[in-house]
Amino acid sequence: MSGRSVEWFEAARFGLFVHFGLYSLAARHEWVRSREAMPDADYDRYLERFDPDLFDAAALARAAREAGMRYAVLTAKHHDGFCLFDSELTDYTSARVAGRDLVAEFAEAMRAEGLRVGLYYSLLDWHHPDFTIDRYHPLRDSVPPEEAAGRDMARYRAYMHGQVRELLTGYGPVDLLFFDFTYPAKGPAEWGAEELMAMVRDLQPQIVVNDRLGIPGDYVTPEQYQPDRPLTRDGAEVMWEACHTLNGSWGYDRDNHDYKTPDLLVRMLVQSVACGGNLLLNVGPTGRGALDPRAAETLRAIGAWMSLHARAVHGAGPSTFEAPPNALYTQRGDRLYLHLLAWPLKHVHLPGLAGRVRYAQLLHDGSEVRFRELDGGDHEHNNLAPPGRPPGTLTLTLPVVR
Ligand code: FUL
Repeated sequence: MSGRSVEWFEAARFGLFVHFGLYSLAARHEWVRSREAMPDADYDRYLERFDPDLFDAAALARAAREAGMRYAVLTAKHHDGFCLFDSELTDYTSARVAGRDLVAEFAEAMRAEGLRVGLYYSLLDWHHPDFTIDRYHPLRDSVPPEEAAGRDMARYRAYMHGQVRELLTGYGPVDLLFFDFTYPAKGPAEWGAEELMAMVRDLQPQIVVNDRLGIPGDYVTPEQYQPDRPLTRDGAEVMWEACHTLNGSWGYDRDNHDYKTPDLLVRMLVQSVACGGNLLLNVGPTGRGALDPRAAETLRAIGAWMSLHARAVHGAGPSTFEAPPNALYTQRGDRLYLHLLAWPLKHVHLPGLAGRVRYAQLLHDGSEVRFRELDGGDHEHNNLAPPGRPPGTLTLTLPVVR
């Protein structure tokens, strides 16, 4: 393959997804235009009021870094077709309506905080006059058949490829591209996927690309699903990244209060690492572009855990040892991290580790944990009552690197 380097992506393990666009003003899910079959005139009311005065990319980058994230991915264009960048190919952009190239602001701010820059780009486009009308299209019931028949996907493809070119030539090195998405009515041929991928690789040889063009990419993207083992394709292990919402929606959803707790999210992050994947955690800024206070607080809480446990996450991966019930192992070199999902505990039995452990300590405070070997070859660690957020994590120093 080309001069691509994917190591940063595997080592990063944790990233921020940002869904922001006109739908953030509707504040009832990013699919609102499709769900409510809104004609242009209706959806334009958000365009007219789009004023992201509180979109502060520097604050977002800081929040991500402090949460222990190593990269961030912004919706340069979502399915509604509205672009957060300045495009020569359309006026339907934040640059034209609000004088803000949010992709430029985002890329610069992320780099300034040492985060890798990722862009999400929707293959679907409900604004473009040539995008054919399928069952998801907001105009599915309102466009007369003669007009629908005149739509020309070849013209749309040229537009879409042109926009991807703009994104990969106008914003410095883009580390990751998240295309979205392929489905039975629209597949790789509709997107000109092979040609598009070749252009992407040519423009930015180092870039990491997902698989949602419908052809193999560098990694796969299970959505709202938490794998509990390494993922394979055609029998071979693949890089993967699970993307998850904080509540039930990617775009800002004012009335959805069903938030995942920081404890659950930490557990999901640890499970991703334990199974060789990444977690891309989403926030949907408000219509004015600010982080919802609940999202900000969740990031802070995860950051508190990461400030003490990041070394069990960054650069770590699955272990060849099998974790006991209610626990997960992550491993980095000769360090085996035992994450206790239920605690405090008096005793932990670790099957299969007899003779393998040199030293054991709690990760958050470095305090020694005494252990003894049991008949039958198991290990027992005594008196475990780690304070702080679960999972309580132990570092076991092994003599043998796997
Ligand atoms: C999906 C999209 O349809 C959702 O709106 C969201 O962007 C998610 C990450 O991917 O396929």
